[in-house]
Amino acid sequence: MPKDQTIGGLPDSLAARVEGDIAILRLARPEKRNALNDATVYGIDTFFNTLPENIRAVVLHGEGDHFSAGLDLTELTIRSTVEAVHHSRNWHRVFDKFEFGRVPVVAVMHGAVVGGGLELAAACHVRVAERSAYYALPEGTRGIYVGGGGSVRIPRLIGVSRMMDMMLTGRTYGAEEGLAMSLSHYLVDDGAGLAKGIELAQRIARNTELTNYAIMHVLPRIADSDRAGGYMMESLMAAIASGNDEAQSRLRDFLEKRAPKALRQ
Ligand code: 1HE
Repeated sequence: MPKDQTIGGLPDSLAARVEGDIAILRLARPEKRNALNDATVYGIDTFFNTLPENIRAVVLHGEGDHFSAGLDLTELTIRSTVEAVHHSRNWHRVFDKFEFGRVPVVAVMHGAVVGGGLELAAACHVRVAERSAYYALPEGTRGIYVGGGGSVRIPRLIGVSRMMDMMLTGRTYGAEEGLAMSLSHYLVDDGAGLAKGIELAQRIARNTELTNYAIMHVLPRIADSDRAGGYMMESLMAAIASGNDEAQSRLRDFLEKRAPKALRQ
C-alpha cells in the first residue's frame, strides 16, 4: 500500500488518507465548525465500508478550530417526528458500525466537542484531547435531545448524573476535567493531537487482529453482562486468543527475551 494513499468517494465534508496501515479520517467542514449533516454521517459510513483490508487502525480528527459543533442544526428544522426518529437511528447504525467494526478508532479532539460531536467521539475506542478541547451537551438548552447514541455511551464514560447536569444546565467541561472524567484518555498540547493519535494508532496496529477484535467486541459485552456470564465469556475468549499461532509466537518471543517489556513509558 503506497504511503499517503487517499480514500475516495467521500463528501466534501470529509477527507481521508492512508499512512501505512493507518487510515486518517478528517472532518473537513471547518466553515461550519464540522457540524455533522446527513452527507457527513453517510460519508463516515462509506469510509468504514470501503476501508482497505490492510488498515489496522483509524484516526479521526477535525479541521479548523473545533472537532465538531455536533448535529447540523439546519437539518432539524425540516423534519417530521418520524423522519427525526429515522435520522437518529441512522446515526446509531453508523456509529455502531465502527464502534463494533473491524479496527479500533482513535479520536483526536480539540476546541468544541459538543452535542453530536461528543456522541461521535464517545463511539471511538481511544480519545486524545488537545488542551483547547471542551465538552458540552447543549441539546437541553436548544429544546432537543441527544440522538447519536449519547444516552447510551456517555453515561458509561461519566455517569448518568454528570450527563444530566451537562444537559440540564448547559455546563461545559474543559480538557483537564475531561481527562479526569474519562471523556479523554490522553491530554496533549494544542497542535500535538494528531501526532499523538497516529502514534497510538500505530501501537494499536501492532497488536494481533484477534486481540484487538476481542477488546472491541467482547470486553464491552462482558461489561454489560452479568458476572457469571462475564467470567465465562472472558475464559472462552482468553482460551481462543492464547491458542492463536500469532499469540503463541509472541509469547515465545517474550520468554526467549526477543520481545519488548511492558515498561512504564
Ligand atoms: C452550525 C453549527 C451547527 C456552527 N449546525 N451550523 N450544536 C450546538 O448547539 C453548537 C452550535 N455551535 C456553536 O455553539 C458554535 O458554532 C461553536 C461554539 C461550536 C463555534 O463558535 P464560532 O464562533 O467559532 O462559530 P460560529 O460563528 O458560531 O459558526 C460558524 C458557522 O458555522 C456559522 O454559519 P455561517 O453560515 O453563519 O457562517 C454557524 O451557523 C455554523 N454552525 N455550529 C449548523 N451545529 C444526533 S443529535 C445531536 C444533537 C446535537 O448535536 S445538538 C448540539 C448542536
